[in-house]
Amino acid sequence: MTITFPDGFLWGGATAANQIEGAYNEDGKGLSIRDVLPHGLQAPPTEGPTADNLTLTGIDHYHRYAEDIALFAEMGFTVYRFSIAWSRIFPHGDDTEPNEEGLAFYDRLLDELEKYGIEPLVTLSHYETPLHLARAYGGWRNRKLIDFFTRFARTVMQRYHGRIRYWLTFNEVNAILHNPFTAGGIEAPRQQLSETELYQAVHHELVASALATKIAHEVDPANQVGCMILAVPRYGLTPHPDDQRKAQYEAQLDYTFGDIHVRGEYPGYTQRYFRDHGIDLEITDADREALQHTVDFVSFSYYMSVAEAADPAAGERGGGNIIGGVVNPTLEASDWGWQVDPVGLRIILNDYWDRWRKPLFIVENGLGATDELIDGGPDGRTVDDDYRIAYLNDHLVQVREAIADGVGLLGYTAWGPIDLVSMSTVQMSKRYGFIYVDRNDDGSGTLSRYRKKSFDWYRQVIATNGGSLRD
Ligand code: BGP
Repeated sequence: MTITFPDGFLWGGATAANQIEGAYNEDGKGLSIRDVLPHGLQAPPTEGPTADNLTLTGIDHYHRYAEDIALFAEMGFTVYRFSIAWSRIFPHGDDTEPNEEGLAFYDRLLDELEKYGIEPLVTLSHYETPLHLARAYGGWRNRKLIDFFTRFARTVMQRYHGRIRYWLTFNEVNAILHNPFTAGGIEAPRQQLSETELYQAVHHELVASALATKIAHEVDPANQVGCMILAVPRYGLTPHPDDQRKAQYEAQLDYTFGDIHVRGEYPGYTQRYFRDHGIDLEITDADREALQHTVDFVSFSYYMSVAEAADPAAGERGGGNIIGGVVNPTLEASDWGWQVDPVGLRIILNDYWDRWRKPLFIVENGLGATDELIDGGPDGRTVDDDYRIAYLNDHLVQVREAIADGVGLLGYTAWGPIDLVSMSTVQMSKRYGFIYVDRNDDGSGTLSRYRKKSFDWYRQVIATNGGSLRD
């Protein structure tokens, strides 16, 4: 018997408010950390918003959401992952009352999703901490952010009660170890932070995540809450046990996050890491109690894998999705240097499933590539993105194999179903979409939408529940 995608498998796409909405200061929205990062991870934040920051306009989804969701519906989406911009609801983050206009926007967006029967999957914090919390409080280093975040979580969970069932707390929660400003609102270079400061911020996020999970279950027992992990399989560069152990050691730095979200306590290897590095955290009894509120499912992003070597001089270090590593000589890389590894997705799925025995959800996967707009297609202009189709096909074949291996998987949301502003480089030219958006890196363009070749390809994958995938 051939095992394939289960009935009811959720198919769709994923975005983040700061990468698509634009309207950065409309209807009472406050600034978020992304509004002062015109060059992404490459350069330090600016004082205030600058005209060269593509994030400020995004792809104008704030005004075009109905058109965009209609296109998602045409592809057959049954789920859509988006984030609620925290600074739209609480402009400064520490406000006591929410901004009604911000709440109303997501009501309108949910109306559109309901029209097409698309299940919302909502990220509460997707690299868009209110700027005021970063600048006046020091970001997640400050314990007060737990209260501000849980107020935000409770507000939106109550407001959208019965309309949103699937919630994610922090996007790529482990990324704070690598990029403290983007992931933790901590405006200091990683090298200037002590390990204790960094892990105290991690701890605050973990407690906040657990409390948001508790609130979600109190507001509606039908709510399902997931953590969200940046998944990067790590291979030893050679079969030498020291390289294998180095790969395991690096992997454990990330496993910590899933282990705490699923098991409700710090694992032994993390406690040892704290001892070895002189890390002394403030962890209260109330914190330990809070961590007991564990997640219902585990979600993750997957783009690439890396290799690790015990000898720091071995191999060349490569770039990647926040987490870098040693270049794996057996793999090819994307134009942005991310090593493409479909089998790594099967490995991660099996690994996470065996480790946590919680339903999994792939909430990001895709290829950032340069596209060329040509004549043709249903809209007069299109992109022949066979490279994107190949990338997604090969990854989904491995997902199917993992399901046959027995992995419990709820769904798959491709990253950036519509071209959006890239997170790491703040470019439009790094495109992920099934839908092309006419906007260039210099900000020019009409913002018109065009279906790419992959649009129809993904529509067929969904319509056949994966049956049209090619081995
Ligand atoms: C993930 C982020 C996303 C997204 C993606 C692709 O780490 O969660 O926000 O942007 O990476 O990265 P980029 O946009 O830099 O290509």
